[in-house]
Amino acid sequence: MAQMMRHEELPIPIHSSLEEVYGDSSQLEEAQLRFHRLKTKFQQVFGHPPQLCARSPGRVNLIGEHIDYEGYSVLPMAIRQDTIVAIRRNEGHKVLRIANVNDKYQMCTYPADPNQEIDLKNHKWGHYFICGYKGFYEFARSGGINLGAPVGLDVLVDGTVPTGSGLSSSAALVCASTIAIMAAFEENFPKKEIAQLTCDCERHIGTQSGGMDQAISVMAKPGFAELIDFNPIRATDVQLPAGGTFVVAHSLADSQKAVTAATNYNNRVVECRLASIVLAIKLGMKPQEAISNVKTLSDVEGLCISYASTRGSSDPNVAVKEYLKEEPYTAEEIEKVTGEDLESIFRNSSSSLDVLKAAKHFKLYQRASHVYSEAKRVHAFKDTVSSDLSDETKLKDLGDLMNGSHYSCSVLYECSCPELEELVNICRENGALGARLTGAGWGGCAVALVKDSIVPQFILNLKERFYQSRIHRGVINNNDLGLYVFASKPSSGAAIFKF
Ligand code: NG1
Repeated sequence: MAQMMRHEELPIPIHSSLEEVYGDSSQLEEAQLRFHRLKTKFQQVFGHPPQLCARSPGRVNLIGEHIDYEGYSVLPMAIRQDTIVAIRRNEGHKVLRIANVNDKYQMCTYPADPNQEIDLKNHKWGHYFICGYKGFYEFARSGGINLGAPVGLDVLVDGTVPTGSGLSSSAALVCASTIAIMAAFEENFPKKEIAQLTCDCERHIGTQSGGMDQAISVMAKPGFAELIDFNPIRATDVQLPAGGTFVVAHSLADSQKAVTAATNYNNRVVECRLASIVLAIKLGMKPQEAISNVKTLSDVEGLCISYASTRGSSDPNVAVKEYLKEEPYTAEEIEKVTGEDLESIFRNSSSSLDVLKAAKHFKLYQRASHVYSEAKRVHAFKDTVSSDLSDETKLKDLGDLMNGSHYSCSVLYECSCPELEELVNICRENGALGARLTGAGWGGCAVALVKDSIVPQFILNLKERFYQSRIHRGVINNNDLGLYVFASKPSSGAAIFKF
């Protein structure tokens, strides 16, 4: 019998009806309205109908924060909010015209040049489309696919993933854009290649992101969370226990990841790299070899575990405790170990050089401790789900792991903020089995695991305890509350529509 292809080996599904993706519930009605509006506006703006549409969802990460770029597995699920990109090749106009159904986002135009540089100092929403455009051309070129001379593209975007919320609105836009461009050129690649390509694409925006958001957006399956492994990218279905629901709640603090990269997101990537180089050297590797070969904490995990085994343990954090100091390191202290200037170590990465310019010190112990312990919690989460425990006990244990993850993100990785702390505490005080920040943090959303039976009351309590005062202060509108706090079931991944 022919072996079943794993779903990451399959190309992006092409549908001719919305039901196949949006089911037959109220979600379908909303989708029908959105697609109708999209087609009408496309015609109005560009004077012709779209050739096709692509959609890609946002996601909520259940556990495994800030470890994807260190090579460790994560466990997200897709949410129903998504980004739809309608597209048409336009041979007459050699420009990329990118419009949005939301008037807040003005039309952006770019030359139809796949080699153009993205102006990172001047952040525009259309840049995310250009990431996809550049990445698609790079990928096609590397695969020997000849796309001919660049042509113009007319593009209209409709997104419902809240921005700056840690729900991956950026990845939903990059993935939907890349897939729409790919389909407009009548190509289709295996999902795992698109997941990798879209992750590479998003790095053009200047964050040194891991591949979690793109991988889940491209590979999600309805009804399942996914354990995502990297190198190579792989997705394994995770059927969550019955009786629990994940509630997503926005802290209303905006998480501007691209703008704060030098002090927040990319800073942590650099600190992890420095921690892994210092650990490698302390554990016996020659400095030059460590600088050239050790990129992530997972690269040095083997050495840490070997060391731990001499102390009767298999925990890499035993080596972290022994060889990294808790006080922050100055650049000079690290350079004493590496024998090379930090500027020289990072000379090929301008975004890392920006980090060095902005950083006063580097917290290597805390960042490494978080990464190794969080990587373990992801596997404990997966093992709990597939164990023989009762659903009730599973849910309790998953909640405990989520709480442990939040503590580590907050205290060791310092990617929380006062609003998220307040929200997570309110979730716990109101019956959540576990609650944590989700996504990059520094604002954005929390996710809480809640027993099905109390979900409506839980949401009401959040409204009263967290949102009401903000509604009074005019931070949000009462009618929009459903955008900021909602229960979510695992939704489907990226798709192409040709009607
Ligand atoms: P969000 O929440 O979308 O900003 C970011 C990264 C992920 C991952 C998480 C932290 C991007 C596109 N995504 O997610 O790869 O590192 O932070 O776990 O940068």
